[in-house]
Amino acid sequence: MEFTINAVRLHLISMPLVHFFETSFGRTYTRDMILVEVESSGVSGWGEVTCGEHPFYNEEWTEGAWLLLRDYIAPAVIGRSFASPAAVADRLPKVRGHNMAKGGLEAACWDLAARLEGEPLWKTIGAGARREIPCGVSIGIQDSIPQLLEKIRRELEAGYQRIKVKIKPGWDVNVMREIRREFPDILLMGDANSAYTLADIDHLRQLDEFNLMMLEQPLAHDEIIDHAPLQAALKTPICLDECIRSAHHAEQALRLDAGRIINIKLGRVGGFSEAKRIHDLCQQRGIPVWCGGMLEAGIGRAHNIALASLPNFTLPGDVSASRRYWKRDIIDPWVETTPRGTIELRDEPGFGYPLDHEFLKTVRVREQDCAAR
Ligand code: OSB
Ligand code: MG
Repeated sequence: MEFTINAVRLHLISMPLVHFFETSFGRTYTRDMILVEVESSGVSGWGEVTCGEHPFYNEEWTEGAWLLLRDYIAPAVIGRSFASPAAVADRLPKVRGHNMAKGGLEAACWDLAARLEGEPLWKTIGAGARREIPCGVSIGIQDSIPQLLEKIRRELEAGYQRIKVKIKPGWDVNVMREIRREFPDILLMGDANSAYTLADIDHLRQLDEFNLMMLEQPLAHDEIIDHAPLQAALKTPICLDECIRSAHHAEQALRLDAGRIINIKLGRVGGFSEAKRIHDLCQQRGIPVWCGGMLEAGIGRAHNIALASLPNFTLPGDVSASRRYWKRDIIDPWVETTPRGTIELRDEPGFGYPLDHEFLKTVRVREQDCAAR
């Protein structure tokens, strides 16, 4: 489906989380997010930039992404024609990194193409291998272990299929021990968000006792190589998140046996084209993948659902119901889960959930029509 981008509009929205979210790198109370709107002959496609408010998960942050999109990415695509959305990522200007900023626009182009074609986004990206995607939850660091156990109980009651808890030095082995005492059989994993080094091998080996599905990104955000000796020392599979930004990185990691599972995040890898390349590579190598989350609002959440319907997304991901994050989401209906802990695909054109434009107006703090070059 060939299309010409007539306009790119950026929307900055700000929404408080229902509950703060704490990882090894800090606490988030409010999400400031960029929505990218790309327009072609009166039809709009939408994407969401998934970076944080501060450059702590990776080097990207909301205000930086805004400038990058406004000054580099948008001017390079306005007025240009693309044979298909698959061509967009390759034809962006040679900006190093900033995958989440680029990925917001790339994803918007896929949504646009789906709408121009009148088909659901999952179909346009070649997915739809399952009608329901399996869901897990990611639970942040809490003020106390009883609070954490209570949260886990509530999520299990809602039907979620696996529990991921954030860990850091001092909130790891002790926490997993208490969780296993209460919930001996649940699918359980930990995410360190780069909080450890190879000097912690003996400490991390204690986690082997808890039959974890995986340990996510224990070492530095930009580290692949050191995960190989760590993996060799652990029974628990390592899952890589931060350090995999391309299919090339995924190939290097698998070649080194630096991990046995990969978390694919649409933004972190720069959009659907690269996400699919990583998915396909992992599928060929017999490596399961799952869809990560970045505390997305409705657009990013819906894009993740489409992505997670590719065939090798066999493990429950971090895509869950809107109400876990927001008092009100920017889409209507919101993303909801079934009692089976799944999210059902929808058949409307594009990402499948109508935007709540009335509500959007109330959370939008800035808007910008980008200039052509
Ligand atoms: O590492 O997966 C991560 C949230 C913000 C930054 C990084 C991560 C996360 C999550 C939350 O784990 C996933 C979600 O519920 O959206
Ligand atoms: Mg992670």
